[in-house]
Amino acid sequence: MAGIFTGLFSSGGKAMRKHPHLERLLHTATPVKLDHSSKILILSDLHMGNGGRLDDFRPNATLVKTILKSYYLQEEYSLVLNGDIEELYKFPLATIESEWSELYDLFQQFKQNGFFWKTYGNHDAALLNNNSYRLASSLVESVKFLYGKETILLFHGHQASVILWESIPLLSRAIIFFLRYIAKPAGIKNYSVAYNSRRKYALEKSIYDFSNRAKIISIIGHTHRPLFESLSKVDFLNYKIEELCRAYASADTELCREIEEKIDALKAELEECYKKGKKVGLPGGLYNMLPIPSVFNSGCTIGKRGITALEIEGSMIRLVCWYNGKQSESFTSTKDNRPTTLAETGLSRIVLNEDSLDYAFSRINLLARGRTDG
Ligand SMILES: [Mn+2]
Repeated sequence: MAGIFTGLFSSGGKAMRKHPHLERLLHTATPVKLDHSSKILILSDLHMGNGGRLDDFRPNATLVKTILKSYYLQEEYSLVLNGDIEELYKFPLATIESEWSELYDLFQQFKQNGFFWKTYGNHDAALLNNNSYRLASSLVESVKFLYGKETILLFHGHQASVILWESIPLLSRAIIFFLRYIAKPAGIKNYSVAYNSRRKYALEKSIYDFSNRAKIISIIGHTHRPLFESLSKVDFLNYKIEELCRAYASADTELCREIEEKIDALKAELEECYKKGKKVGLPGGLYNMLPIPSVFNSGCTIGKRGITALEIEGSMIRLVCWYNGKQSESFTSTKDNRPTTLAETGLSRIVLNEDSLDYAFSRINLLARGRTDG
């Protein structure tokens, strides 16, 4: 634990070695060049199982299949699945592959739009040396998007879990045993993904620190908590309010009224977040200081109210949510965006947040202390 935090206060040449696993990823990642016409969908944490009652993927399976087939494939998106796609802690691969066979075919079809890559997470790392695995040719540990001179690194995120990393092989065997033979019959759901806030925070903080030092954007999964520009929803609302307060001082009368209205709406939404007891964002904000937009998290596809995903389209990056039409109430107003419905499917897509990559990299380059500092 101490290692993560002492890393924040040191500087100079030693600094990069604070994250040896992540440094290694940055160098070994499969490079993919982006251009102004690139369109990419990033999904993570499907946790596909056997299609039965204990399969966490099952409730959203139709939604995922539908949006891939009827939206992203048609709209010529490429696809990256960012880890924990199969739930091998609970189910054998053969069962998963036969249950979700159609979906495996669908994943592969994205190659025709550009590329399809799959990174592995802690729940599907065992597939790495399995040559008969259906997605073997697309499986890598990490992918780096080359965006002009900038780098966007995609990896699952468990690599930053310093507390567990050293003992993973032994430990995961024990976890697999527990989940497959004990937890499963007892009906315990989501045991291994039930991260507590402190562990999520330590992991995000470690990746945030690494990304700022390397001056890159990291896109992760693993914690099941969507982050946009390093911020969770609560953090984002707080930040937005602060930004408006600052603008208020120099605004004219008309703009002042507009700002007041916006702040009222944001405050109401923030209150709503707390009321629902959302376990996102820790007291005092995630990073306390000036936020640097260096970490994004696609969220997950086993959410109760739909799925979250990241889209890159040319120079824009977006956090989107797909849900069944009935549940639109919980996602409104953050960006004044309206949901759009995918014809005849009853599914809606709403942009929860969006920004330009150029803006994000400007902030990173201006605000982050890089490896040349000190
Ligand atoms: Mn994971």
